[in-house]
Amino acid sequence: MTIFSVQSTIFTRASVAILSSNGLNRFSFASSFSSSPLPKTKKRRFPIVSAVDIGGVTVARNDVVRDDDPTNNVPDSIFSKLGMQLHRRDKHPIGILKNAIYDYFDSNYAKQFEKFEDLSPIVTTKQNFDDVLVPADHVSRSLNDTYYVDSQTVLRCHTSAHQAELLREGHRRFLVTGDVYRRDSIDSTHYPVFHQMEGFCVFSPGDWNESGKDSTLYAAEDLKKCLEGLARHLFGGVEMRWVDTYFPFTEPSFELEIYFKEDWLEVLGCGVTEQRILKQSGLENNVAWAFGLGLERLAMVLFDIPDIRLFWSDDERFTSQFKKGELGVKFKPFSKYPPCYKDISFWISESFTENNFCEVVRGIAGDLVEEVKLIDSFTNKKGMTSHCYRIVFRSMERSLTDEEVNDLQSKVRDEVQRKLNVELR
Ligand code: FA5
Ligand code: MG
Repeated sequence: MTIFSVQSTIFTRASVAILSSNGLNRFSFASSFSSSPLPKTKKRRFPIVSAVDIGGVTVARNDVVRDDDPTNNVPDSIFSKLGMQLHRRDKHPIGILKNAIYDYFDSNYAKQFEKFEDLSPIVTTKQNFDDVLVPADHVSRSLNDTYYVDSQTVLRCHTSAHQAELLREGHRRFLVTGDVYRRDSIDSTHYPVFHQMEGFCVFSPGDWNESGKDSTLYAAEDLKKCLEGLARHLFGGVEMRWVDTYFPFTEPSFELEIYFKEDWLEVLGCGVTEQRILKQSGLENNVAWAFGLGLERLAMVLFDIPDIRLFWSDDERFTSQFKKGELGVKFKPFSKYPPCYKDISFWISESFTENNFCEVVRGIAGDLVEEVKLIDSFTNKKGMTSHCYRIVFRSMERSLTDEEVNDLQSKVRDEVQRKLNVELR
């Protein structure tokens, strides 16, 4: 547990954006990787990838990772994930899960749901925010929460970014699967790249008139029935509960939580679509529901995968455990290597944020960092605030040496000081 209550998601946060594009929170990771070559014995954790292939389209690094634009905050570690499309790998847990969800929709809705899984994750701020009514001062728009390519282009932070364009193109029932990107805290259920599946379903007056119900109630009930059916299809029996919430694009809005490893895990957000979104596409007399599933979270429950970093592992001991079309398989941890704990304390500045700190740590340690948590915080008489974070280093694949961890920690200390304007204690 963290001392702050770190919210698991950005769209449900009530707070208002605190950051502007003043550049204070911008990092240029590129410089720390492209400077003098590392000694031969040390592996570069993120080799600089010069281009990626996103569904057949080549995207150059220089178009996405830019040192000359103060609004650009995409590090190389994130650029290298673009185009990986884990959801399109049939033998990967994310792909297996996606296919199982497709099966559910195909058999229950006579293949009425069209499927999109290759839409580019590089979208405009209009698509990601404006089209789905995200207010101008919403926290999700900040450089602290979202990866910006430039002031009008982002790495989508949710698959809802495609709702409006698909509606405009005339689609009425669809599923959109894709990789999404968020600057976030670090622990076993949060990763800066993950996968979502969006579902969208438009109804016409004929659909709800017969039921005698009001259109919103009709859609809300249909939505819950659909998602409960999906949960049963995937899990058989599982403990779940609905929680009321807020999204800018739906009203009413709900989250579904599943009981997993002695805690409630939020696996999806959903609701009845705001009328304004439908009107923008000329749907004046309709009602619709929408949902956004976190595929990693569902796959963790389904396959008993204890840590979200594992989805990115190339280790055969992970990849060989999953087969195309096999849902019931439980992951057998190949071993649990010892964790190594390191604390770091510093006086923060006004511009300090936990997401920025996490990104520095992730930029240095990559997937060797398992968790970052605030373990102590106080303000002295002069009004200076100190934070102490505990960093848990642990590899999924091998034991880390003391030397290696000390080296990582010392780099973290240097970088934190250099990039975050904090004073180490
Ligand atoms: C959204 O992203 C909304 N677009 C979902 C939605 C769609 C609501 C349509 C209404 C209508 P949220 O930020 O809560 O909502 O994220 C949705 C799901 O993504 C979460 O329930 C969770 O399962 C998953 N998720 C969120 N952040 C992370 C993360 N850092 N790592 C892994 N999974 C995450
Ligand atoms: Mg949420």
